[in-house]
Amino acid sequence: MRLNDGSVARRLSTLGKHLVETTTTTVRRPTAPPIRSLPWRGSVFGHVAQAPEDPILGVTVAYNKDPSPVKVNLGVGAYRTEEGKPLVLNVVRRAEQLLLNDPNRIKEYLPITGLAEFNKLSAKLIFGQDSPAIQENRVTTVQCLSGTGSLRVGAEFLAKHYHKKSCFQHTIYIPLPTWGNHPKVFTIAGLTVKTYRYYDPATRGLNFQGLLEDLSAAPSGAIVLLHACAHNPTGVDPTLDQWEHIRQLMRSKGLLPFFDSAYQGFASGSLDADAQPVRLFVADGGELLAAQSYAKNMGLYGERVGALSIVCKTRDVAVRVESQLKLVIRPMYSNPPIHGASIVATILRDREMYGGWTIELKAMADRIISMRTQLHEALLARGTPGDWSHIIKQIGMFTFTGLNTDQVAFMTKEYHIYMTSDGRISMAGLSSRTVPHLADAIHAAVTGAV
Ligand code: KET
Repeated sequence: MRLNDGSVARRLSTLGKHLVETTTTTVRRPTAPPIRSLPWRGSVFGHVAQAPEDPILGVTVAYNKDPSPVKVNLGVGAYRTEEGKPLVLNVVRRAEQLLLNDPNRIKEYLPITGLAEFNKLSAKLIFGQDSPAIQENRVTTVQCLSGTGSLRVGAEFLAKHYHKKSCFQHTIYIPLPTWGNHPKVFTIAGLTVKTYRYYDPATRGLNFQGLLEDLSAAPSGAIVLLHACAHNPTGVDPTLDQWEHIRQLMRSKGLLPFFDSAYQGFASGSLDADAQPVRLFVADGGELLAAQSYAKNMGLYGERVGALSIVCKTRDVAVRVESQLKLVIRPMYSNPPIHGASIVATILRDREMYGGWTIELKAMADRIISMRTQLHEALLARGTPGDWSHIIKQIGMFTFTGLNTDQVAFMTKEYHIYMTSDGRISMAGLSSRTVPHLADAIHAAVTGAV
C-alpha cells in the first residue's frame, strides 16, 4: 500500500494521541507538535538545485525523448553502422565467446592495479612493441575506468605527488577548446586549469603560433594536456613536424606532458601512426603520463576499459609511483572490473585476433572518412554558402562545423538533428541515408531560415 504524506501524517498523529491518552503516568506530557512543523519533515536535500544535463551526454537524453522518426543523434562520439546501429566488433564477440567457454575463468577481485597482462599489452600498444621505456622497466601502467577514469587517477596522482617547487606545478594547461569533461576532471582533482590557444576559427585549423606562444609563456614545470590524435572537438591535429616543435619547446621548459589517447586508430586507421606523437615524447627519455581508452577503438564504451601509464626516468621511480597510484585507486573504487580488460587482453595477445581488430578498426575509420566526403559533396551540391573544406580536412570522429548555437538549436528543432551546441558533429553517427537530411538542415541553418 502506498501512503501519501497527508495519510502518513494522519496515522502518526492518531498514534501519537493514542499513546498520550493511554499513558498512566500522572505527569502531563506536552502535546506533540504537529508533525508538519517538525524540522525533519522537510528534506535535508531540499536546497539542492537542479543541475543542468551534461553538454555531451545530455544530447542523448534529449534525443531519446524525441518521438520523430527522422531524428539523428550526432552528439556523443559513438560509432554507428551504415544502418545507424551501435557496433560490437566481431573480434570482441569472438573474445567474449572464448572467455565464456573457458571453465577456468573466475570472478575474483583483480589487484588494485588491474589485470597485469592487460596493462603490459596496453603499454605496448601506445608506446610501441620495442619501446625503450618499457624495456627499461620505467613505465608503470594501471588499468582504470576507461579514458575518463585514467585521466582522473592521473590527475589525483599529480595533485598529490607532482613535485612542488612552485605553485604553478599544480597547473594544467588544456587546449582551447577541448573535450568538455577535461576541465571538470582536473579541477575536481585539485589542479588549477588554464588554457593554451589551439584552434583558429578563421582558418578552422591549428593556431600553431598561438599554441607555441602560450606554451612558451607557461611557467616551467606546468602540466600540459595533449590530445594524442583526433583532437576533440576540432578534428585538427598538429603535423608530425609541429609535434616535434612542441616536444622541443615543452622539454626545454620542463613542461610535463599528459597525453589523452581516446582515439588511437580512429584518426588515420593505423594504431601505430596515431601513436607517433606520444612515441616522439617517449623517445627522448623524458617523463610523461598517458591515458588510454578502449571505448572507441574497440567499441567497448560501456565496459569502461582504459589504462593510465606513467613513464618515469628510472625503474626505481616507476616502482614507487605505482605504489602511490594504488593508494589513489584503493579508496576511489578499490580495483577495476575484470570483463572488459579480459576482452582486450584476449585480443591483444593473439596475433590473429589482433590482425582482425586492425581490419575492423580501419573499416570504422574509413566509413567515417567516407561520411566526410559525402557530407562535403552534399553541401557543394546544394550550393550551401561558405567554405566546407574543413569537413574533409579534419580528422577522427568529429567535424567542428563552425555552426553557432542558434543554428544548432534550429537544426534540432526543425530537423531533429542532435549535436553539441558548439557545432560539433559526430561523423561516426552519420550514414549515407542520413547525410542528405543533415545537409538540408545545415543548408537551411546557414541560408538564414533561422
Ligand atoms: N578523452 C577524450 C578526448 C574524449 O573525447 C573522451 C570521450 C574521453 C577522453 C573519455 O572516454 P571514455 O569513455 O571515458 O573512455 N568523449 C566522448 C564521450 C564522452 O563525452 O564521454 C565524446 O566527446 O562524445
